[in-house]
Amino acid sequence: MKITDAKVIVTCPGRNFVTLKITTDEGLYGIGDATLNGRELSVVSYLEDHIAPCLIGRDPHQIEDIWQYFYRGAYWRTGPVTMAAIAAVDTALWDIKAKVANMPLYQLLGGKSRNGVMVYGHANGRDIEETVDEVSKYVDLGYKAIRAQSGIPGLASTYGVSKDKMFYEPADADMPSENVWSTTKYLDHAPKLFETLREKFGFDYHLLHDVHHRLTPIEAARLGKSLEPYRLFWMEDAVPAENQENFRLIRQHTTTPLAVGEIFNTIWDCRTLIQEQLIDYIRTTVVHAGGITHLRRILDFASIYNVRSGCHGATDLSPACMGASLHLGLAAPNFGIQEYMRHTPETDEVFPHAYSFKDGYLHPGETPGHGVDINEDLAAKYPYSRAYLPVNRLEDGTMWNW
Ligand code: EZ4
Ligand code: CO
Repeated sequence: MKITDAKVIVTCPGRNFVTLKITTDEGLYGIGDATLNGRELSVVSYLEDHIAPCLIGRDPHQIEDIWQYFYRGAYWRTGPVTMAAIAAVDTALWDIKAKVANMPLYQLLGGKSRNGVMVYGHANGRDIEETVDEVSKYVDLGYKAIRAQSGIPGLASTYGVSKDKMFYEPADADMPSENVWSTTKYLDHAPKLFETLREKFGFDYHLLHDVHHRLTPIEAARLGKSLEPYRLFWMEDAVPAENQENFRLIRQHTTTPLAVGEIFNTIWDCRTLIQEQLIDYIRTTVVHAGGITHLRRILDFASIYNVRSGCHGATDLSPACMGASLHLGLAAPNFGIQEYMRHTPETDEVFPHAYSFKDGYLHPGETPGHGVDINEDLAAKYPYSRAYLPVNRLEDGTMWNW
């Protein structure tokens, strides 16, 4: 079997997605997500200009060798652009291999370890009251786990609070929007949200919260401590993680479980965090951490240190990434939870998929491959439209982490 074509498809059914479609001389094809939110076209160029020419003529079954060829062989290793491009290749090749085997991908990954993949949805509101109403909606939909974010008094807008309730789309403008941030106001407000949610909903549901990289280690330690009575499933991205050692300080001070890693690209980005058991959940994904081959390596490494998976699953990760992630989640012994921010109906139509939601769980389905396809005719009707994530400044104008 030989690879005959590697085509990059860019589409914007409400938001931009980059997809790689690899075709073989036997007519079988596979697809992989290559979307890097706000920097999409750099991955398009990487794939078209630098990867596709080296793929044609190769045996698609040699997934590991092809992975190593593009990782080691690039000389310039790691980084989000490179790893998203490698991920797309890897995901498409696993899709092809599972189609050849005539099996759903999870069978090739060792078979199922559970009946379904527990997911969490995103409840958010302008204030605590509205967030409570949104949490009720997720409870009614059958979710077992819900992430809660609320607007902060005195701040015009903040991460995680959406106008459009079921779909949170932060890449919202042709030029980056500017947000204003105050750690003082946030730290005062966040515990009140979870106090109210526990009063209202009790402890039957898992509650999660995303800090989105805005605190310093000692502030994160303080927040973790103040949230302890509300027993969160996790506190996410409490601090930026370039310094993995920062988590030692947070860990010393709080029993609130910690999750990080949605922007990580490799196993090296999380080595200290995992080896020293400084976190509870690793959030690396198929698309941003080198595909199924590399994410599985990270999860296996994490499993020996009692760290479980909590893969990123925001709207900017395409259904092709979600499908692949669900197969890995069904099979991995140390699966923890999967983020599930729903896609719009337009996106779901462009990417027909076998996965389905029931009673708080997603199941990848039994279609051979990863079960996600792309309707190229429909995709062509939605041309790329530049969209940036916001930037963030402190109240005095200082650039901060968004
Ligand atoms: O801001 O995916 O946990 N989810 C998140 C997301 C990220 C976006 C960035 O592209 O943090 O909302
Ligand atoms: Co996050």
